[in-house]
Amino acid sequence: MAHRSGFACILGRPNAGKSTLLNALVGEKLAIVTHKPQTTRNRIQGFLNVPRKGKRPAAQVVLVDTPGVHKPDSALGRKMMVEVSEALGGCHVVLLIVDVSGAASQKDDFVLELAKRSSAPVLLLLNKIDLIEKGRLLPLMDAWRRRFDFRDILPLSARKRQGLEDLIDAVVAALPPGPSYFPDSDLTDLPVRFLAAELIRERVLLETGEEVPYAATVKIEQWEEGPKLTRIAAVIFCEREGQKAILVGRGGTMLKKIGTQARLEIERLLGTRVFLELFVKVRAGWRNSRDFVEGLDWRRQMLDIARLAGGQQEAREPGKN
Ligand SMILES: Nc1nc2c(ncn2[C@@H]2O[C@H](COP(=O)(O)OP(=O)(O)OP(=O)(O)O)[C@@H](O)[C@H]2O)c(=O)[nH]1
Ligand SMILES: [Mg+2]
Repeated sequence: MAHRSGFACILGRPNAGKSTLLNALVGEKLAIVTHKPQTTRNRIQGFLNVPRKGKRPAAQVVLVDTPGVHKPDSALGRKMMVEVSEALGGCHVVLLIVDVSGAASQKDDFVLELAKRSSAPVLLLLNKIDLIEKGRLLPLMDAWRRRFDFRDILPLSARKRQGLEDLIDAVVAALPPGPSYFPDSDLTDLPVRFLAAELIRERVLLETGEEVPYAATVKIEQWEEGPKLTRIAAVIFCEREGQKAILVGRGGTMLKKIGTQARLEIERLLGTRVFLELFVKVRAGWRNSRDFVEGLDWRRQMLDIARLAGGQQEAREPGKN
């Protein structure tokens, strides 16, 4: 049986459980998860190497988690939707994920329309079945079946890891034959710097309320990796002095709490001790600055770092001055 490979785009409304599903399938926390909508802001790739089993060939599935589909009202929101369309454009199968615990909404229609426009087959995933009565499932599946010719409809619980084996079988069946895109030993192409920034942002999302989570972003400013200790300095940007006051907290207590918890998670990720320094800065209206938002993209940041390193090397090489 020929090996299969391809890209599977996880598409859905905010909070549907896309990132939970990515993490559950890959078996590692690659994407941050919170109960707040619009947690994910970039597309995140996780690699699932599937062994051959019975009639199922071996395969590499490149899962692509995407930001929740919403009507953007800022440069950040527009960038998030570009991430969605780029992921959709290059995929071999669409995993349209719907939260069945909530009421049906017109917003589901909007996401369904996006999925329909893709030329790839669409698998419909009915997620969070742990939250509904069993009797509701069949009528729900029937109602969805009438709306579109889905390749398959699969009930699951990403959080409880139910229904994942059937999902993997269906995804592999939808992929074309081909070799792996990435080395078998890798789980993601995300740089650890980005993962660390996200773990800090996750703590901000969980510890603060109202508009602060949405107005906050995290940038790594310094990263020095040693065998036993990694020194990291990061800035949490927000949009107003009032938000900064909340993020710092009385006597710095909030920032300390965010820092301590994020540090523990980053230490687990890196397997070294971490010295984490956090700063809070106000950048008024950053969500509406295209330049600033583009600068948050890790692909762009990695290019900048490579360029900088190249520049320094040139400067050090004798005879080139
Ligand atoms: N009960 C239950 N909760 C779930 C399930 N899957 C996800 N959740 C919860 O739903 C919330 C949102 O999960 P995420 O994985 O962050 O959702 P998302 O689709 O990535 O959201 P955005 O990144 O904001 O678009 C979290 O509180 C999850 O724990 C599930 O199968 N059952
Ligand atoms: Mg997410």
